Amino acid sequence: MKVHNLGFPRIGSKRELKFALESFWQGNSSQNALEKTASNIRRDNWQLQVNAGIDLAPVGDFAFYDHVLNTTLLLGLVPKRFRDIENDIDREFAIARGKQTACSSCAASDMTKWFDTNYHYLVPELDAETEVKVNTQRLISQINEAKSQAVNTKPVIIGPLTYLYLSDYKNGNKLDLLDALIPAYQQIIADIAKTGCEWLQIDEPIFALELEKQWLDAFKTCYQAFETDDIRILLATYFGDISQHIECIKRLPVAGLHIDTVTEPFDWQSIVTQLPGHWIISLGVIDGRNIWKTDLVSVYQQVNPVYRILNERLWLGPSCSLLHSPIDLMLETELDKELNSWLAFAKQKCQELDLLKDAIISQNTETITRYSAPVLTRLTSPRISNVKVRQRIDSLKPTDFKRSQTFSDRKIVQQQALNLPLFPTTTIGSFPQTGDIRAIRAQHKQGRLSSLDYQSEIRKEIAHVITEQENIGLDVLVHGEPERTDMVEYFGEQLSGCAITQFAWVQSYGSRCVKPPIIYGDVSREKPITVEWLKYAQSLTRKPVKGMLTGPITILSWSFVRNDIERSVVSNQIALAIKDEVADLEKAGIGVIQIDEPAIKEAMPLKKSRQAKYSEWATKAFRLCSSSVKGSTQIHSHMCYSEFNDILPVIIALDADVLTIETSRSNMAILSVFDEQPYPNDLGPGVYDIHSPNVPEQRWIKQLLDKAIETIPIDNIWVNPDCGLKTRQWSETKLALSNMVSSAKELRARYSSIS
Ligand code: THG
Ligand code: ZN
Repeated sequence: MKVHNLGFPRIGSKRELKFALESFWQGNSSQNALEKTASNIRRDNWQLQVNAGIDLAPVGDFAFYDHVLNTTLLLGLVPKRFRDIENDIDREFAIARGKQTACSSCAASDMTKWFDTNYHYLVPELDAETEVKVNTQRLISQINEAKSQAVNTKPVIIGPLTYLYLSDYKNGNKLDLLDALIPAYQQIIADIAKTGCEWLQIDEPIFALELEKQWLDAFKTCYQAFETDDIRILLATYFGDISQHIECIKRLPVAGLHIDTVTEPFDWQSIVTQLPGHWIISLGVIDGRNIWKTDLVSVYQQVNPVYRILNERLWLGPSCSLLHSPIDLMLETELDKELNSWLAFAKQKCQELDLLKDAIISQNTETITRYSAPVLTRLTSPRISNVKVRQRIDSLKPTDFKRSQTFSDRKIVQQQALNLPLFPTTTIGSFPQTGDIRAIRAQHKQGRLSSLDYQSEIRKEIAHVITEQENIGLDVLVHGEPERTDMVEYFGEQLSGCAITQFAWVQSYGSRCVKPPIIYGDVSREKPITVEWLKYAQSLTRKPVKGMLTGPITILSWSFVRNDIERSVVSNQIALAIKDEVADLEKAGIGVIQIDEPAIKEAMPLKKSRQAKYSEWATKAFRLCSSSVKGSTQIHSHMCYSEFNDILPVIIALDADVLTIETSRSNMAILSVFDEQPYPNDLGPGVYDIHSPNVPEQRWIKQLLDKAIETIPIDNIWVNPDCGLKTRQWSETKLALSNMVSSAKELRARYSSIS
C-alpha cells in the first residue's frame, strides 16, 4: 500500500511566495530571486512530505500564480493580446494581472472560483483559431528537480476535459477543441513518460458534477487516445460523489482511480467492487479542505475491509489537493492546547496518512487510537456547545424570518425617516486602507499601542472619512471600516465559538491569501461589536450613517467550519449573532444597516440536485438576521459577481430594501437578468469599477445610469460604486465619488424639472 499526495500549498509556510512575487512585481527584486524562492518552497514541500511518510509526492502542483494558468502555458494557449510579450514570465504575469504600456492596455484574463473552494483560477480564453503549442519545459525541469533531490514523485496535470469545461469559448461547442487538445496531451504524456516516472496523475474533478452525455463520450475518446505502456495514468476525481458516472469511468483505459470519500457521503465501497481488477484504487480519506484532525480509527474501520480485498492495489491520500488547507499547525503558538489538539493542517494531514498506513499494515490501532482521541473529546467538549444558543435555535418561529411590513409599506416609512433625494448616493462600506491605518491596527494587536490610543486613532480616521463624504456630497454615509482587516476575520475575532490563527493562510488567488477563522463551537455574540464605532460616526453628521455587517452565509463560507453539525445550523447561529448586532445598531439610532453577502452565490452546491435545499437555508439565515427591525429601518445588502441568473430567486427572496451589485465592468449588461423578473426592491447598480485606479468620468457614469434607467424604475435606483474602496488611494477615490455624485445630481435635476 502506498500513501500519496495530490498537491501541496505553494504559498510557503510564512507566505514566502507572496512576498517574493510582490517584490518582483514592484521591481524590487530579480526574476532569479523569485525563481530561487520558488525552488526553495518546492524543496521544502517535498522534504516535508517525504519526512511525513508520503511515498509519492506531487510535482507540477507548484505555480507562480495559478495551476490552471500553468496548464494554459503548458498547452501554449496564450490569448492573442499577450502573444507579443517576449519574456515567458512577463507573459505569464500579464495574463494574470493585465499589462499597461504607454500605447496599449491589455486586460488580465478573468478569474473565477475553482469549483466550490475559495481558490480562484484564471479562466482560459479559447477561440476557434486557438492553436495548441505544447511547452513541457517547465514541468519537465521540475520533475528533474524533484528527482535530483531523490524525491519519489508523481507528476500532476489538469486533464483535458476539466480544462475545457472551465474555459471560456464563445465560438461554439467547447468539445470541438478536443481534436486539437488530444494530440497536445499525447505529447505532454510522452514527454513526462520519458523522465521515467512510473505514475502520472491527471485531475478530472468535473466528474463530481452532473455531466451531459457528450462530455462522457469525450472522456472515452480522450483517454483511449492516451493509452500507453510508457507511464501509468491515475485518474484523479475529487470534490464529490462520482457514482453517477461510474459506467463511463470504469471503461476508461487508465491504471488507477482516485476517489474522494469525504466531500459527499456515498457508497464508494460498492463502486470499488465494480472497478477493473488491475486498477490501483486511491481512496481520498483525509479531508483536504478543512483543518480538523481526522478520526483515523473510524477511517481505519472503513478502509481495512477494502485493504483485505485490494492489498497492494490500495492507495491512500487526501480527498483533494492540500492547496486549500493551511500549511503547518506547529507554527500556531497562540491557540490553546485543547483547540490545538483538534486540528491538523497540510503537514499534519500527510502525517495522518502515514499513521493510517502503519495501522493498516500492522493491523494495530493503538497509535491511531491515541492520536485521534481528541477528535472524540471535541465532539463532547463543553466548549463547543452553548445551551442558550441551542435553545434559541430550537424556539425559532416562522415570523422570525419575515419582516412585518411589505416592501412598499416599508418604502413609505423609510422615506419619511430618511428623507433621501431621488437617485440617492452611497458607497459599499470600506474607504482606502492607508499604510498608517494598517500600522495602527498592527501596533494595537502587538500590544504596542494602548486600547485608548488605538480608539482615538480609529476615531480620527472615522471623522476623516465622514468629513470627506460630506464634502463630496454623498447621501448615505459609512464609517469606512478602518478597524477591520478582513470583513470575515474581523467578525471571527469578535464572535465566541470562533478562533483566529496566526499563520493559517490559504491562497485565494495569485499572491493574495486569506486567513479564515475557525468556527469550532456554537456561535454567539457576547457583546456589541460595531456599535460604538457607528454611534461615534453618526454623532458627527446629520446625514444617515449606514451600519456595516457581514452576513451569515459569507462568514460561514469564508471560515473553516465545524463538521459535527449541519452548515445550515451554523449559519442560523451566526445569523442570531448578527441579528443581535442589528438590533443594537437600531437601538443606537442607526437607521440604515447593510448586511453583505458576497459569498451567497459561490456557496451554492456544485450539483444542481442539491441547490434548492441550500437556497432555502441560505435565504432563511439572511432573513433571520435582517427581519426583526422596524419597518423604517432600511436594510441594505451587497454582492459582487458578474452572473446573477442562477441565484436571482434567492437574491429576491432575501427581501433587502436596497441591494447594491457589481455592474459597471459588464457595462450594465447584467441588468438584463431583471428584464424577465424585475428586482422588486431598490437596486444600486455599481457605476464604476473599483478594481482599477482609473477615475471614471462623469460622462461615463451618466451613460451607465441612463442604461440602468431603462431597466430599473427611477424611484428604485441607487447610485454607488461596484464594491468597497479599501484597495484604492484617497486621491482617486475623492475624484471618482465626486463624479458619481455630480452624475446623480444631474439626473435629479432632469427628473425634478419633469415632475
Ligand atoms: N475576505 C475573505 N475571503 C474572501 C474575500 C475577502 N474570499 C473571496 C474574495 N474576497 C477573495 N479576494 C481577496 C482579495 C484580497 C485579498 C484576499 C482575497 C487580500 N489579502 C491580503 C493579502 O494577501 O495580502 C491579506 C489580508 C489581510 O491582511 O488580512 O488582499 O474579502 N475572507
Ligand atoms: Zn463587493
